[in-house]
Amino acid sequence: MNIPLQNRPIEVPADQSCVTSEFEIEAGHRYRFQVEGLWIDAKDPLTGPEGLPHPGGIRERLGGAKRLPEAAWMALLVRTKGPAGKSPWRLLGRGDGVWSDLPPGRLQFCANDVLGFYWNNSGKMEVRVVDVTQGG
Ligand SMILES: [Ca+2]
Repeated sequence: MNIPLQNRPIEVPADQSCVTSEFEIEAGHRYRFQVEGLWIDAKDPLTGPEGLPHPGGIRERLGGAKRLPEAAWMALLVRTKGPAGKSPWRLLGRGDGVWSDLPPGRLQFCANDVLGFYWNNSGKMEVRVVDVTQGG
């Protein structure tokens, strides 16, 4: 059994509305994600990649405006950008489980915030992606 190579972590700063990584998802492969980090939106509480369901204040009424309305504020989102275009944003969070259904393409990440309101975010996530197709 091959030991999967550890890739350098992908840095996802909270204040960037879309981070495109060098990592290419290949069709038919299986991946595990390892996510570490803390980030913060304005004066909300610090949060990990799972985000904050109810940060309070005005955001309680603006939830439908964020990138992925059904996911928590500041949750880590993922999609791929490939030959068929960009896939929809999906909740990655802490990256639990094995992922085998992302379309081929480069991984992209962002915090679940409203476009145009990334400027007041700070902190970052570090994402490691391991190809576990060979027996992981
Ligand atoms: Ca913000």
